[in-house]
Amino acid sequence: MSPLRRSLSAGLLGLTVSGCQAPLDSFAPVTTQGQSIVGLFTLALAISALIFLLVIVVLTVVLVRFRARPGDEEPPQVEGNQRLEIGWTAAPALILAVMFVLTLRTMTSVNASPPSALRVRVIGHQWWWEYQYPDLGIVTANELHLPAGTPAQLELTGADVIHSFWVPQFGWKRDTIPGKINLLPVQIDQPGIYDGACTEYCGTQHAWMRIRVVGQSPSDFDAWVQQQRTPALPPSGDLASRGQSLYLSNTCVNCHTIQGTPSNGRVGPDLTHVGSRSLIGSGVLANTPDNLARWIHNPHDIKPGVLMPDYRTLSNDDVRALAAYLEGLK
Ligand code: HEC
Ligand SMILES: [Cu+2]
Repeated sequence: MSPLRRSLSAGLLGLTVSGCQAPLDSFAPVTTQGQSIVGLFTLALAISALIFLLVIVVLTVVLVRFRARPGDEEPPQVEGNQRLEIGWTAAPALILAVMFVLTLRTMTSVNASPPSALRVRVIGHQWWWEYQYPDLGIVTANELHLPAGTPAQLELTGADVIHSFWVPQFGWKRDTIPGKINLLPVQIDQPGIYDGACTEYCGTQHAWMRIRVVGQSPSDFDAWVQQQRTPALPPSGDLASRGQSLYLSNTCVNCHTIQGTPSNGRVGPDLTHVGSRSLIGSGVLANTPDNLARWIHNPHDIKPGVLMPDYRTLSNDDVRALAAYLEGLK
């Protein structure tokens, strides 16, 4: 991507996810669907540019060649020209008809999803993303893993209010609406990290409802699937063990799930493998033990208005133990 284009898209979108510089360019999509949309857009732009150029050239020639000169007589008055009029009615009609057919074709190919597509349920919550893979038995949050070269069918819905799932490099986006499922077929063509954000205002922390897509080679994706399907690792070491008892005896269990423990709340992100994610709080912080402790102590310092209570009543040691336990959940 050229520097100009990079700064243009970064400036226009105003998006950078902490700790990440993944490009946000909807004109360079990495999905099959996005490429066909950009193809259609480029064609429409080229046709419009040609027409614009034609109009400007004709206008300039007419203005220069037929301008009024001193001593000119009154020009002959013409009224109508059947051939011209048929021409400039038929030509635009033809162009529109061609664009209509091409648009229909693009829409059909973009919306098509083979029955074998990998299904992912994408649920927008205030202010984080839940990803469920119903056929693989995986529930995770904030980082969407997809295998490159494989069709996927995202089934978008909302848990509370309307959100919008937008990853610029997918080349298209759709809203997540409570009580409705919107489909977004995507096939990523190359592995890579692709960032995005919620683009439907959904409350105070709308701006910190970022998306990270991790496009992987099929073998890396299979390895990830195996890892995510295992129940949570038992705590290793005294600090983490103490963290686990603290976790299980606090209100965390009402809102979070950790597979393999009695904690099965569904209000917040699934934490079974939280240690394997690179960001927490939907992109607001890098996932490090220090940041995790800061988050548990008081997430409102970091994401004001967040729908998780603070735990300022816990001692620093307790918070560190909790962070050590969660960080070990790879
Ligand atoms: C009232 C429900 C609730 C309780 C209780 C709660 N949380 Fe949360 N938690 C949430 C919500 C909602 C989020 C997502 C916040 C966001 O990103 O906007 C969250 C996010 C998190 C995250 C970040 C996860 C990620 O992938 O980004 C961690 C870690 C976490 N909570 C740990 C805890 C711990 C530890 C406790 C107990 C000490 C706890 N939570 C108690 C609701 C809760
Ligand atoms: Cu949102």
